[in-house]
Amino acid sequence: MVDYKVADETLADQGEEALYIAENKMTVTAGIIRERFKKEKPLEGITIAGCLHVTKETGNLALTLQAGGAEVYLCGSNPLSTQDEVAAALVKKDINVFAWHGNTTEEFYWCIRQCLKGKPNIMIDDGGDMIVTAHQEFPELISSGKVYGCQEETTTGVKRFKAMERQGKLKVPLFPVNDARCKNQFDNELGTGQGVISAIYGMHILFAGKNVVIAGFGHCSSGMALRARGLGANVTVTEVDPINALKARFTGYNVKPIIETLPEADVILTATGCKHVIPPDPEVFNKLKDGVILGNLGHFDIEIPTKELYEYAEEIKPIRKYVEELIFPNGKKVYLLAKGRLANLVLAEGHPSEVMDMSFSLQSLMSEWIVKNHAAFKPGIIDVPKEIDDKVGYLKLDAMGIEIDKLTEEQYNYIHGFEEGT
Ligand code: RBV
Repeated sequence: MVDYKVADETLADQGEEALYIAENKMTVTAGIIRERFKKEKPLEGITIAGCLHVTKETGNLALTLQAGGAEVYLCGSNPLSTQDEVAAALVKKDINVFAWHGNTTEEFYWCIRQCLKGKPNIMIDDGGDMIVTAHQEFPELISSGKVYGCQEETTTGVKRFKAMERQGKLKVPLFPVNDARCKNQFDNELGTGQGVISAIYGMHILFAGKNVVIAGFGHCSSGMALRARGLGANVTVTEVDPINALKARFTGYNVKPIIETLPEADVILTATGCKHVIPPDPEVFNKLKDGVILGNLGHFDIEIPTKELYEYAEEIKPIRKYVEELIFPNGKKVYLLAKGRLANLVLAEGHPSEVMDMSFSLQSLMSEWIVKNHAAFKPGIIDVPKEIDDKVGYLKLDAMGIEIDKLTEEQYNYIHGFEEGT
């Protein structure tokens, strides 16, 4: 029997519509792979727990895993990203969902624990909270050998697991799905890149002619810089990595330390994976331009020093859904999007279905691959096999009706040989 806690079950019909919209755009995850999974049932008898943004796209991933025979548990990976209507629709389809929009930190972890009580063979995390909680609070699950393998969806989670591995604390085989080419070159660049629109959506501003600061120039932020420039903004990039900084400069952006950008910036958007991108210091806050919009598109809400900004502000006025006006002691006004949480998921609906299709095809095929091959795994980080990454690439091309060339035998030998030179 399905086990769940969601906000409002009467929203199920609305959720059904949302799932249908995404299904039509997720031609590989919800089309090709789901059809095959229905016939072959590669996940029969397997329990999978996902800690992911509960969106119409994630809903379709859950349904594909279920079509493959898995018992699926789902909880949110961010307190403000759950789409309550989708959660309600999934419950009707026998997915065990523990998620509602606006849950407290305590409730957030309660939801994770409910999923872990399902004793998953596979955990699919987004940000690391589920797998870290499993290590801390469910040691018997980790040591039981019941966990065949884990998958991590996002850069921040991979960073956490690399640290766990370095400290000898990672006790499960962990596949950094984020690092597969079919994930980070599309979902991160295009999805987060297009997420700059959430900043526009928040305040309905014109980007053309604005000074927009993009913090970071990794996969996500470089996409954001490109989209902001495309809309006519004067883009400045801030970085701590010399190579990324050079890339930004040679792509034609201004590159400066964040402090120097503050007096002129009309919009500051972060996606660095780091904390305190704007230093949490009142003297720094006073340098911000009056009316600046601050938005974060990185996984956690500490890139913009949200807590310190709230403490410093004399007044905090919610001016529309998930936009707050912070009035400083010097009278300056700052507009904070989404309480410093992923603005693209809180103000908008997250990454479009077309790109999530590739990420979630990888998650689906990796679940199948883990079930088939788990006996050979050892705890630690294991790269997603290139064959799975390529498979998703070919399936997506196929679904889009695009053909590409194949290497001839001669070309194959040339590429893999050294003899032929000048
Ligand atoms: N993300 N999911 C969605 N529509 O379900 N949108 C974004 C969605 C994921 C994305 O893969 C990214 O790595 C992660 O959210 C950041 O938490």
